[in-house]
Amino acid sequence: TEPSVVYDTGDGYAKLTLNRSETLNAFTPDMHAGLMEGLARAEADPACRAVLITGAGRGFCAGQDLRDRDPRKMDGPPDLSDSVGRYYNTLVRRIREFDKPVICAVNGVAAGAGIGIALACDITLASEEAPLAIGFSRIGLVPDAGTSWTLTRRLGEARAMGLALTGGRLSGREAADWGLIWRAVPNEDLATEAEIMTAQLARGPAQALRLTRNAIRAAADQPLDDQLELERGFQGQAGRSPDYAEGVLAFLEKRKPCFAGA
Ligand code: T3D
Repeated sequence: TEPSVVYDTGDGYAKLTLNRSETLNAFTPDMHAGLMEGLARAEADPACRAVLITGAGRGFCAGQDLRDRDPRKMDGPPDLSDSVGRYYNTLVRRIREFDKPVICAVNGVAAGAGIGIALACDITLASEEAPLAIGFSRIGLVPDAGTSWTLTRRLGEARAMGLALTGGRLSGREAADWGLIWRAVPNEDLATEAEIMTAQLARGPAQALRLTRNAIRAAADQPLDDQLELERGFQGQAGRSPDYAEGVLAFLEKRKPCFAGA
C-alpha cells in the first residue's frame, strides 16, 4: 500500500507530500505518524536544510478524517481532547520548533486542521484558487491546530471571529491579500515556485535564518525595548558565524555567497 506521506529529496531540502488523495489528504493516525517520521528524517539529515510540505492530488488537506469519527460506529462520543493533544498539538509544536525552515505549498482545498498545519509553517504559499475552508463550526467543533491563534494574530479579531463563527472560506488569493499567508500564485506555477523558494532557503545561512525566525516570532509578544535587546544578542551570534564571514567576503569579491549552513 501507498505511504500516507511520501518523502522525496530535492536540491538541499526534503519534500513531504500528504498522500491520501481519495479523502483530500484527511488526517489519520497513520498520516500523523508519517509526517512526524518525515520531519525526524529531515532533521537528522545534514544534507537537508529546509522542508517543503504539500499535498497529492487536487487537495492539500481536509483536516481530520471524519470517517474515523462516525457516531454510528462508536459506543459514545470520542475523546477529542486526547486526539488534539496527542496528534495535532504535537505536530504543530514540532513544525514550529523545527530547526530548519518549513515551507508549505497549499496546492488545493485546505480545511480545519489542514489550515492549522499550513499556517504553522514558516512560509505558506497557496494556489490562488485553493479554498481555505475554516470549517470547524460547521460540524460542531472549535478551531484547533493553532488556528484560533494564527487567524487572530494575522487577521485581527474581527476577521478571525467572522471566519471562525461562520466556518467560512477564503481563496488562496484572499488569504494572501488579508495577510494570512505569504503569497498566492497561479496553480500551474505553485509547485515550481515553492521548490525554488525552498531550495533557496536551503542554500541560505542556516544559523541566521534560525535566529531570524525566532526574532520575528518573539516580536509579536514583547515590547520594542526587549526586542532591541534580543536583536543585539542574535546579531552577536550571527556575527560569529562562518556564513556571515562568507557573506561579507562574497560581497567584497563581487560574487555570490556560498553558505555552508553554519
Ligand atoms: O477529531 C479530532 O481528532 C479533532 C480534530 C479535529 C480537526 C479537524 O480538522 S475538524 C475538521 C474536519 N474537516 C472538515 O470538516 C472538512 C470536511 N470536508 C469538507 O468540508 C469538504 O470535503 C471540503 C471543503 C474539504 C472539500 O469539498 P469538495 O466539494 O471540494 O470535495 P468533497 O466532494 O466534499 O470531498 C471529496 C472526497 O473527500 C469525498 O469523498 P467521496 O465522496 O468522493 O468518497 C469526501 O467525503 C472526502 N473527504 C473530504 N474531507 C474529508 C473527507 N473524508 C474524510 N474526512 C474528511 N475530513
